[in-house]
Amino acid sequence: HAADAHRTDLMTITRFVLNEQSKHPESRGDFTILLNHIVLGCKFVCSAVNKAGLAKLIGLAGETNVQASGEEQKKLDVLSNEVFVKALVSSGRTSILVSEEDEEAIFVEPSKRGKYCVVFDPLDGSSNIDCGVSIGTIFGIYVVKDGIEPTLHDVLQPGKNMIAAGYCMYGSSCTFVLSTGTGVHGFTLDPSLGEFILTHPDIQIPKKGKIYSVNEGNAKNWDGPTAKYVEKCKYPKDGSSPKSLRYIGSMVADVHRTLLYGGIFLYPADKKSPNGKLRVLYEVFPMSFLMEQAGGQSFTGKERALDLVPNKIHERSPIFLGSYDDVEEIKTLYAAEG
Ligand code: AHM
Ligand code: MG
Repeated sequence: HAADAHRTDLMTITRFVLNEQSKHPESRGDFTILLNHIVLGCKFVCSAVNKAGLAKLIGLAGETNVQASGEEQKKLDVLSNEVFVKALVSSGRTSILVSEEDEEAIFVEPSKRGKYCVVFDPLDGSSNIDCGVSIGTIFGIYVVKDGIEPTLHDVLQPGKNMIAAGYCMYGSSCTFVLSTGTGVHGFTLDPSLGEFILTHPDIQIPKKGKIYSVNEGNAKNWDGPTAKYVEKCKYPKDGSSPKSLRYIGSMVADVHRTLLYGGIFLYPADKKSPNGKLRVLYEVFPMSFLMEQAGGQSFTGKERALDLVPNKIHERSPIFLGSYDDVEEIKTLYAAEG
């Protein structure tokens, strides 16, 4: 009977968030409206990502001369960005938007302003777009201070001040993972309904994992602690089995696997990129927020990632995140380094 209930009592993401918000008497539905616009953006990107593959196949086969419209010819990441920016502005619930695609922060015009700031990477994992490997959208949400003109200061906040974060993965299925500070919950798009349905309630990351995930091609430029850690993954000295290596090169996919299976994801600093590669506001913070909410940890090599205070909107930081025990090990190695 439980399975029956599952199939007939659909917990959509909107219903889920409305339920959560009803616990706060002061809530007036603004967050639900904002989230609905983010979800709309994700559905659009999901459908565009799926069609992109198809359009290429037909093009290659040369059977029909598909005359793609202007919209379709736009690069997927540019198109996705436009969709998110327009959806977020039209929600009437945002003041500042920071997108990986836009050099400058976007200040929403006063008539459309609301209390939220959204930082996002509309389509992350660009190197994986053309070969059909999983890519994703990442976002984090801050609240602006009441009654004051919004400034960049409202988004140059440590990650621990976010009120929500999440990502959507465009993979073998379309998966939306969200935390509003009360655990991490996963939803899967039912394409026939066009709705995200709760499929992974209260995700907890295993305390220790068997997988490490890093671009080992950068090994020659790593610092001591990172090199030592990866060596330990491959040649453990405590009699445990070596870890497996999995690296997709899409942060959303690598983090999603880490969240579900456990283990550690690393994008460390190296001699060529002393601050690593990943961006603090819309990559490091949202994923760190989710990791902590799922019982894991996130570390920059110096401090808890969510404590970092960014100085610039596109700032980068090294990042080590995942299972509690695995991150604890790398923290010990960096601490020993002094
Ligand atoms: P992008 O914004 O150009 O897509 O780069 C971000 C991506 C992340 O998704 C991923 O974790 C990382 O770059 C992989 O980088 P690398 O190819 O250096 O291993
Ligand atoms: Mg990116």
